[in-house]
Amino acid sequence: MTTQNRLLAGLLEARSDRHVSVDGTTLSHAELLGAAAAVAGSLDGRQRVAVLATPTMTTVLAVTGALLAGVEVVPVPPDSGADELRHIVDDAAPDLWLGPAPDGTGVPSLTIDPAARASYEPGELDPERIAFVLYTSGTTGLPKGVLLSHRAVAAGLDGLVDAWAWRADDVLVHGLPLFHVHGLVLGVLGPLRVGAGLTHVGRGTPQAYAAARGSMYFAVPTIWSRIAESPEHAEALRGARLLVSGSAALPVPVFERLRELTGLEVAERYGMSETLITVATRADGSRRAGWVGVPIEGVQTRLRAEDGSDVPRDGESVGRLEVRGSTLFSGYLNRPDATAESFTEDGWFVTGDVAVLDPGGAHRIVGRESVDLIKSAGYRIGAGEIESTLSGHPAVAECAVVGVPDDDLGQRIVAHVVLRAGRPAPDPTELTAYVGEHLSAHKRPRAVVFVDALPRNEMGKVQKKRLL
Ligand code: MLC
Ligand code: AMP
Repeated sequence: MTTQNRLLAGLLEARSDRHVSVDGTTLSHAELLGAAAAVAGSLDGRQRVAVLATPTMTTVLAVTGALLAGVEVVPVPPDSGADELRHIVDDAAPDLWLGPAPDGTGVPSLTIDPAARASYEPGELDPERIAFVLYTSGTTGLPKGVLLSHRAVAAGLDGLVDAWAWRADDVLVHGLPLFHVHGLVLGVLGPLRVGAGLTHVGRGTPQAYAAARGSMYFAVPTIWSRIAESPEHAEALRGARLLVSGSAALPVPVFERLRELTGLEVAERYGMSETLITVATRADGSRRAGWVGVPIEGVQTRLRAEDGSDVPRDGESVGRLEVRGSTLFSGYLNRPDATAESFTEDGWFVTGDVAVLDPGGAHRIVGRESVDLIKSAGYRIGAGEIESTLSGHPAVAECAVVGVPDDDLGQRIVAHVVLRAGRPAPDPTELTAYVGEHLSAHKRPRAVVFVDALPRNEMGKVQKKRLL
């Protein structure tokens, strides 16, 4: 079954009194649609394009143009190191780079002209058609490509439009990266589906958030916590309608400090690349620090004990959080094994998060099941990926990477390294730079600790909890 491609329904209205501004470049919706339609018109016969997702208007035009054309988008972190970039290009096999391309990938590129204009008629499209291949880290191995369909993206956004009463006269402000769900799907496609305004401030600093007057603000807890420490900038947000936090747990003191400074209670929401945002505090609902809200329209959640039995929704009992519904991904690219493993036999997605539910259906995220998935500054980072990279350094015999609690970042990446016999200890910055060259900047350990041996149990397994 096909339907008209109306994922960006609000943008299609081509209003000249709605604006998208990215790092200082502003286009009205009418101009953006014209330029994106020109991009779409150049994509005949293309299946999948890669976009080096810098926080720029070029990225917005590339993504928007490809989606209008029904072409799949692979957003690539612009600071990807060599190994990560090669993996994404080999795994996703894009037809071309849309916009600027990194050197040496062997994939041709197509320039984007922000001044070009074309008209656009929505074509027919299968809602199951993939909109994005989003790369995200697992506990081990290289990042996996999460396949997100037009159906999932539309359902996810509509659920949030309903939860937050998101309207065409809202102006969203944020400074999030454009290669993940938060900054790209919610933060760019959200306003374009609603027909609302967007101000992307470039780097997400308290100063930049304060200077951009909007009605809604999105940020990860690290940004919120920096705003909370900067009263003059926090106070500038007083006129906003909705402050939203997600991607990691918002510390209760940050919620409380922001309430004092802005007069607003931050609305938390929860989700992940594979499920999109599934649970949200409603604009018209009560806010409780540490709680992330209720399932959005079209989503169901449940809590399971290790033996598969139901965990009571009593506000106290902890269980594994499972999700199903219209926002779910269509599997991992080229990884049917990993896809199958992530679902229960009866078709629920296993999030890997541990949560509590109250009788009213509100969720509190308690933590993750695995110590090997780290959340630092809102980025999901697999310990295994950093460990295998570090193990390739000539001085490293073995290593263990953990996420240590950190007031600013949520978790801070720390690498415990055993050196090869007879090797002098390298400067720790050499090892962190090595990770940055191979993976991406946000995967660099913040600290390197040299140890004689890693703590192991009788089976020889590294006991990471003892490193925390
Ligand atoms: C950082 N630096 C280091 C380093 N780590 N230097 C040496 N070694 C290391 N290990 C440097 C940086 O390069 C930078 O330098 C300086 O230290 C400050 O870095 P920072 O502390 O990381 O701050 P900043 O650059 O300001 O970035 C913070 C941030 C950013 C919060 C704005 O991390 C961010 O945008 N995070 C959002 C991630 C996100 O969008 N996640 C959503 C995933 S989707 P210099 O020289 O540049 O100053 C998802 C679903 C959902 O999770 O639920 O939403
Ligand atoms: P990602 O795949 O990068 O989207 O990361 C998803 C993970 O982020 C989830 O599995 C959670 O562990 C975490 N997460 C997202 N939102 C929240 C939140 N509001 N509170 C706590 N953890 C969150």
